[in-house]
Amino acid sequence: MPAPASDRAPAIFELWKGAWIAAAAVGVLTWGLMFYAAWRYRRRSTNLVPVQTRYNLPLEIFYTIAPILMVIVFFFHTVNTQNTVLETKDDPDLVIDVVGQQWSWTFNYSEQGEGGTTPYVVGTTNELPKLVLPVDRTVEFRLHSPDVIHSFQVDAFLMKMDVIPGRVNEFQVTPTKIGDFRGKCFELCGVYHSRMLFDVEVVSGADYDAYLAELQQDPDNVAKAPVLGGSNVNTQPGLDPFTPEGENQ
Ligand SMILES: [Cu+2]
Repeated sequence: MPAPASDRAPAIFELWKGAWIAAAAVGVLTWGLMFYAAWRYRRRSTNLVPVQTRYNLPLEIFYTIAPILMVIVFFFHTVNTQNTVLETKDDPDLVIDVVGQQWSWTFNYSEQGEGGTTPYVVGTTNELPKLVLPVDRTVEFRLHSPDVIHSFQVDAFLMKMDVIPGRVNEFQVTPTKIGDFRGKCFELCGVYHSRMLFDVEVVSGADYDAYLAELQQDPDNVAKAPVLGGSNVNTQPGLDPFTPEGENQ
């Protein structure tokens, strides 16, 4: 498990740990009883017929009720965690429209440029895109896909969501640690799915503002509105990684 680096991560990490501890306890008990039974009731002589037990009501009630109880406990904790990590506030500090396209990502710093323009970054299979985020500011990700289902996660944020064509999924997260992280597509989405990687840099607020100002200088990285695929999809080439650069735009 990567070291948690977002405000949502601890809740998921706790759920993960709890589920593994519970599963390990059940596993140890089950294996223990199996091996114990195999040893305790092993055949001791060739002509001995063991007791033929046809049913055992208390045991049967137990192994019906116990799994149901376990499922209820897992369900309770899952719903609780889900509610915690999906909480949103009405005024996030910044909005990033993420596009997962076959087979890379577009990151739109929506309306964060001069005069409400949108600086954006597009990756290709040859060149991984970089997502820059300010530490301790709440970012809302809106997830778009022009083609098939992808899944967006920055590993260390421990927060993942499907990117589905025809609908916009959203979540909010506050990065809590400055540093370099990795992200990728977690949904098998086609031939070059494995190339849908991206780099993430969490920086101070001032560095973030400086990064956006710098991005703003390049007209190829500024749009009037977020670049979301669809009619803009040819600005987001899913480059064939085996064709030399520049030959397949
Ligand atoms: Cu994908």
